Amino acid sequence: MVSRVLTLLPAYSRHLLLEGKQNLVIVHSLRMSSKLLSENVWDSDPELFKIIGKEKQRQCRGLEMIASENFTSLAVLQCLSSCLHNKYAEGLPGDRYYGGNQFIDQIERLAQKRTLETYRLDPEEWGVNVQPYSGSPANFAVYTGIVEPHGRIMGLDLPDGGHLTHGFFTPTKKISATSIFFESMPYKVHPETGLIDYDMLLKTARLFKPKIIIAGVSCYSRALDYKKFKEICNEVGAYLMSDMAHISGLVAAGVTANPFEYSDIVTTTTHKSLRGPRAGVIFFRKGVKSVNAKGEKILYDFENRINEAVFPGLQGGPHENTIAAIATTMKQANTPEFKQYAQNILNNAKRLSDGLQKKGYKVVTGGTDLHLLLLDVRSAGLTGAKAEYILEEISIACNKNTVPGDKSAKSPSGIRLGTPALTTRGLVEKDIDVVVDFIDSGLKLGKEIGEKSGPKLVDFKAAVHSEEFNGRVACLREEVENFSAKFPLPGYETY
Ligand code: DSN
Repeated sequence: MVSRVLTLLPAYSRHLLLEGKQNLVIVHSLRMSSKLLSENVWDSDPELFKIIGKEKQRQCRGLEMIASENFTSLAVLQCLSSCLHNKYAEGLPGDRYYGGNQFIDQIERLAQKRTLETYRLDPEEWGVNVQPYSGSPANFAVYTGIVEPHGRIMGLDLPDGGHLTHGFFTPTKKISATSIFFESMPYKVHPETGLIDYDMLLKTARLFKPKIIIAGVSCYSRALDYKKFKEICNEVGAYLMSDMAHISGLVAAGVTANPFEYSDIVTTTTHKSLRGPRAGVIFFRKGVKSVNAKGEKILYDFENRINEAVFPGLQGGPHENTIAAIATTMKQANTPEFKQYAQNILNNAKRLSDGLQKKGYKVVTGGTDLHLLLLDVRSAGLTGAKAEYILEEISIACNKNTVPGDKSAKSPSGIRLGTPALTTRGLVEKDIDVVVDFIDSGLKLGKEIGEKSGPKLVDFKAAVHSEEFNGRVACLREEVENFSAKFPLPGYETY
């Protein structure tokens, strides 16, 4: 035991201990430990820091077009790495299970207040919980609080642009916990138009009688018709839950359809178009729901059910550093600058869609109303996986995605391209024209490589790095990176 302890001690402490000066050892060890605690990660852990540095370079060097990603602000990063990280605060402001929360309560209340203000919500009519760790826990908390076990939920099918947590399952496997603990029935897009088939949704909902219908997407480029969703909900006695994770920045800025007008519950993440920390938020209606024939007021009963589902139902201590970051994000989102930013996201996405279509590519649904588009790459002679790979090799990050009619999420026929992160870096429409050219060149090169390599992805990847193509890939990558270098990331010069 003693020898094990000895090997863990710094050399000088070992020397003191061997001389029998135990008290001095304790003092020295404490100093060492406080040194460890106060050292920068770049001094204390160069191995890790080197890898973080490489990721930082990757983010700066390339073009980030993953529709759900963004570059958050320095203020958000500062909140995330602040002392707030150290505090346990189970419970809600003013009603905690731990002492020492006087300032934490102020922070969480500020986050709640600003969140409601940013979405122009009356606190008499809407409540908010800012504690969900992210979007998936937020959605699961709503189902846990509102829908009984094995109760029924309808969401857009994942291969049609929905999200895992909206209830995805396959013929052989229940994939999402939503489909394991609840009964989920997907609704679909029309296989030809790629647009949500609201008529079919109504027909299915009449038969299935869900407790909740989810209006939310992770890859759908058109504004949702929340009014129509609500009419369907009313007809079948369901609640409307809108998952606005992808578009919450656009909603905050008022540049797209507003789910709050028609929804009973709204969930979101805060790191996508909203550009905040990785976190989740749940909004729920409160106050008077209706008045019955006797003139009695019927109240919404969401508040306790949702709050209790978040904690203690599903989560432990809220991450108050993240909640502070939500507070500062909401302050930023409630400014004219942010409104302009959100409008620029839309302008850039439209320019991207138009530009790619002019070059002959097929954009699913024929365009976009939002921050993203879905490109069907079959006509470009590629699969989604190959297109994603060749673009990654030229420093353009995107993700492969199913297009309507695809049978497998593992070998999809499209790629999803988004503009929030590029817009944060200051790209405007004329810059997007350059991006269109890069994507076009990358996909054309990919096609050529694919014709040589044959159908298998593994052979395609090998061919990208072959002597025949390696040089051309590197050339294109250099062009992309030189272009990208013109757009600095605010706040990222430090560390
Ligand atoms: N993973 C996110 C996306 O890429 O859309 C959704 O949670």
